[in-house]
Amino acid sequence: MKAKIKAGIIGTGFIGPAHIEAVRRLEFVEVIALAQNGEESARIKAEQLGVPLAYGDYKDLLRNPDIEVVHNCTPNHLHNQINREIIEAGKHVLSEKPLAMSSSESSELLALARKHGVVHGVNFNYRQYPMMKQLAEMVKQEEFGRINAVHGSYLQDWLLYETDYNWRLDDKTGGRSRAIADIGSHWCDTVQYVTGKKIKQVFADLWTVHPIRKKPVSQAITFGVSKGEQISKYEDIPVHTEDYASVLIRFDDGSKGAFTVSQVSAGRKNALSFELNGSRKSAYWKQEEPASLWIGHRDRFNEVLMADPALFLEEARPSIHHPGGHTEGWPDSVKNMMLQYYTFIREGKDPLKDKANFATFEDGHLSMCIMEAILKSHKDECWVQVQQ
Ligand code: SOE
Repeated sequence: MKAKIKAGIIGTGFIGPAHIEAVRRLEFVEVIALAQNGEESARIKAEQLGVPLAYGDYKDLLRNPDIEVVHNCTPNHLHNQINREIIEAGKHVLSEKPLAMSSSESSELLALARKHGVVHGVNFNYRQYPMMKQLAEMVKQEEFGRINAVHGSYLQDWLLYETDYNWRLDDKTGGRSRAIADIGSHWCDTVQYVTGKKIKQVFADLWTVHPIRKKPVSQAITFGVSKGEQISKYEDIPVHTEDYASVLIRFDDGSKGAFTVSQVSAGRKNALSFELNGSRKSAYWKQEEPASLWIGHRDRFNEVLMADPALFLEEARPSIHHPGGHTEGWPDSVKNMMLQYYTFIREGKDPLKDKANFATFEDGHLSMCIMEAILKSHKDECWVQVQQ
């Protein structure tokens, strides 16, 4: 039997353990190590997650010759440097978004990954839902006709109160953009994947609902809830990144769209949704009910398509792993991301020549360019071209 591909994970906050779980669901990959700041906390985390090796310094993980693939699950400000070191260590890299803190950094990363010939991926997992594969194929087969418009939103509520605090709120660790970079990036990646179009121009309006937040004098993790625990001490922290934004978009074929992102919408947990309006039909999908796709008609009853491997198009079938009605969700989309990425490695594909079935550093770099165009548009109050 061929040896399993060995992986190491750097960073064990909200997303690191999700990567570990997803990778473990592949029979041909083994997570052999994790790294996070400090020997003792790395050891405790490794024990909790059942990972054999723990490193208090990620540089030691990179020196382990058995590790072929490294996942970068650290906070945003560390992505660029660590991605660079992973590539220079000759290992395949799977990074969380944003790839870096600026598009000039992400373009250098892309060039570096190409130079070293490593397989590079970015965890844009929403395009990996089976229904997104099905929809992309239906669009390609022109079921909806010409896609005239795409609109939707990505809404969350975990930063609604001024007392909600997390490292993402500090632009030094989170980056110059928050809601756009964190969740708008997913929306843009998903709709570009599904439509096969690229966003070329943007007109944006951003808003920091809480310019001053009250930071509890204890650490908070992403989506963390203070379960009844009384916090009595806060410090006032100025916030410079957006809680909310609306963006008009123009695609490369001249068609139009718009989206809203928010981290302050009570009741909305991870509400990514969008609608396509084609010249024949429309489609509407929401991430929180991922197994259904609404299809809108003008001259007959509307329909709801239910995910079902027996009925899906051939191209979507490899992404759906259970019979119809056995609804697959967010963790399965992460598993699909890992499946596509590691299959590419296992099959010995060439990242310079072979088409990847997952988001690569090219997509990660494009996402940075869109984010920067959005920030510029908001600042200058005008349409801005996405510069790559
Ligand atoms: C936090 O806003 C977050 O976890 C993002 O970082 C993820 O990418 C998104 O999937 C859900 O929300």
